[in-house]
Order: sequence, then structure tokens, then C-alpha cells
Amino acid sequence: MKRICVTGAAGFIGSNYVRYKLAQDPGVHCIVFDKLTYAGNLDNLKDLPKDRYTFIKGDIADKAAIRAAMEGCDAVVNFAADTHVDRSIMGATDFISTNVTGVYNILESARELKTARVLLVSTDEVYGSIREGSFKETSPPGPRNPYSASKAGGDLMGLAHFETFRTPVMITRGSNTYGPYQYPEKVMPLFITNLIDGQQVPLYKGGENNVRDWLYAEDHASGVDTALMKGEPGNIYNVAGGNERENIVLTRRLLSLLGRGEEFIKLVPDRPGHDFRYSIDASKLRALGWRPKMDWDTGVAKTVEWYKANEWWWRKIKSGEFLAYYKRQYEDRK
Ligand code: NAD
Ligand code: TDX
Repeated sequence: MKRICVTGAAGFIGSNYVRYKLAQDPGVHCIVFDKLTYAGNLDNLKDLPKDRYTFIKGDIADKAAIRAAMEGCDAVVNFAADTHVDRSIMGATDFISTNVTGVYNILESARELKTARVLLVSTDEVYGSIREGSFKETSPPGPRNPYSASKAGGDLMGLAHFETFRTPVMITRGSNTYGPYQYPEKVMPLFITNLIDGQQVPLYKGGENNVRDWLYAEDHASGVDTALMKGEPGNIYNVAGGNERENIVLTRRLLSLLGRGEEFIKLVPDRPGHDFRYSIDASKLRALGWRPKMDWDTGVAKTVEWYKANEWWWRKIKSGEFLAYYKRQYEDRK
């Protein structure tokens, strides 16, 4: 593959994917197409060689713009999304525009341009919550919040496009991802940066024992790439970290790594409709040769070290828009 359009690649996982892909394949050039929402940040790509990618600012909800960016590309990998559950609870209009209409525009552009491979990056959240066992790719979607409902909408449109037009669509559904360059609204970077600053961490009360399955960003990138290169069109591939932890266990691990005591935990009102547990079975992707490489203890320690060493990256983000959101999300909660 010579030229890949990677949408949303100025965000967390997309930028980790471009870093991974450029290192894996010296002959590939990436078209980075990104709207630069509050979560998009060109600093995420700063260390990458400028001649290996081309940045285009644009919105996947703008059909002409995304079509033009995809022209001449062998593949499109879509990371562009509105991604934060709590923000989707405050209002989901942008989520629907990007995660459903935007995905539809990518599919239509791929059909018109005869793009050889289309990979839609999705999430384990589309299956909903599960008390015991793990969801397989054949499990029906059961999203329970506006974010996951919008992602399920995009997935279903992708599968329908394959059935109707034979658009060569693959879908990956990853578990909770962590690592460098994650916007500090998500639990791990939020808690790490608060603790570095000597601030309490807002743990959702009633959700302390809720479970998430943690996947290191580079392992998510290699999972997406395995599906892109070896997957069968019309198929879904789960990408699981295999590291299920209760939120309280994660929180205590971060406190310990950052030398803070239990008094740094502040229990705040729970997220409405808070999903209890996510769990997916990734044996289908493993059958294509994929394995996650990072163990949880090392990955969390490395992530803490990265945020400690890269204050230049997150201090400018934890200002302006972020502070307004933080106040609205945490201080004004009734
Ligand atoms: P992120 O919020 O860090 O980045 C999203 C990127 O998409 C940003 O660069 C943003 O500017 C861009 N974007 C948003 N709307 C756009 C639009 N309309 N047009 C073009 N660009 C747009 O997200 P992330 O955590 O890196 O997630 C990437 C993908 O992975 C998403 O599809 C998400 O659903 C999925 N996913 C995330 C996780 C996780 O734990 N973070 C887990 C599983 C799946
Ligand atoms: O302040 C917080 N306090 C808290 O207790 C935040 C932000 C979260 N939490 C809890 C809620 C969840 O149980 O931590 C857990 C993880 O929360 P998030 O980081 O918001 O992630 P989650 O809601 O699980 O969704 C994530 O994983 C799937 C990503 O944000 C999605 O984009 C992805 O699809």
C-alpha cells in the first residue's frame, strides 16, 4: 500500500497509528485528514518526518472535502469521531454528524473512487455492557449512551454498504485505550495530570467497581493495521487489551505510581447510564496473527512517565476549552 488516507489522525489513537504505520512500512505515505476539533492536535504528529505525511484540515461531514482527500489513496482508515461519552450526554448533535454522516460520506466516496480497502475504527461500547463472559463479533449491538449509539450507527451503515454495494469495509472494535497523546478528558490522562498537579481525581461514585479492558495505544494501532492488511471485507474484528480492571484498581495504581494517598480520591455523582463492564473476545483477530504486546503494569507505568516527561504537551491543552468543560462536567454537576 502506497498512500493511505487516515482520518482523525491528529487525535490520540490515529496519531499513534500513523507513527506505527510509518515505522512499519518505509514506502507508505499518509494523508492526515482532520477537522482539528478540541481533541485534534498537530503536536501529536510533531516527531514524525514531514515528508512521510500530508496534513489536510477538513471535516468528514463535508462530502466534497473528504472525497478530494481520498482521491488516489489505496485505503482509508477512519479514526475521526467525537469520542467522549460524558460530552455526548451533554449533547450529541456533533456525534451524529461525525460518527454517522461522516462515516456515510467516507463510504460513498470509497464507492465512487473504488478505494481498495476501507477500515472503520469502532469501539467495544457498541455491544453495550456485559456482566459475565465476552462479546464476540456476532453479538448484536446494544449501545446504551449517545456516543456508542452514534458509533453503532456508523458501523451498521458500513456493514450495509458492504452488503449493498460490496464496498470493501472492515470494522475494528477496540477496548479502552491508553498511552501517550490521549486528551486529558479520558479517565487515565485526567487522573494522571490531576495527580501530578496535586489535585483530587473525580471517581464516579457507584462506578468504582465498573470494569474496563485496557489496551495500549500501539497495540490498538497494530490491531487496526492487521485488520486493514489481512481482514476480509464485510467483517468485524474485536481488538481487546485483555487487561480488565475495576476503576478503583486503576485509580489506586495511579495514586501509588504518583506517590499520592487515598485522600486524593473525590467521589462525584455517577455518569448517567454508566456501563458496568466492557468485555470482548479478540480470537478472530488473533487468528490473523495479532497479539497485544504491552502488559498492563508496564503500560500504565510508561504512560505515567510519558505524562511526567511531556508537560509541554498537556499543559497547553489543560487550559481554555478544557477548563470550561471541566467546570461544566464536574463542578456544576447536580
Ligand atoms: P480523539 O478524540 O482523541 O480524536 C478524534 C480525532 O478526530 C481528533 O483529531 C478530531 O479532531 C478528529 N475529528 C473529530 N471530528 C471530525 C470530523 N468531523 N472530521 C474530521 N476529523 C474529525 O479520539 P481517539 O480516542 O483517538 O479515538 C479514535 C477512534 O477510536 C474513534 O473512532 C473512537 O470511537 C475509537 N475508539 C477509541 C477508544 C478509546 O479508548 N479512546 C477505544 C475504542 C475505540
Ligand atoms: O472523571 C471520570 N471519572 C470516572 O470514574 C471519568 C472521565 C471516567 N470515569 C470512569 C467512567 C468509566 O467507567 O472511568 C471509566 C473510563 O471512562 P472514560 O475514560 O470516559 O472511557 P469510557 O467511557 O469507558 O469510553 C472509552 O472507551 C471506549 C472511550 O472514551 C471511548 O471513546 C471508547 O470508545
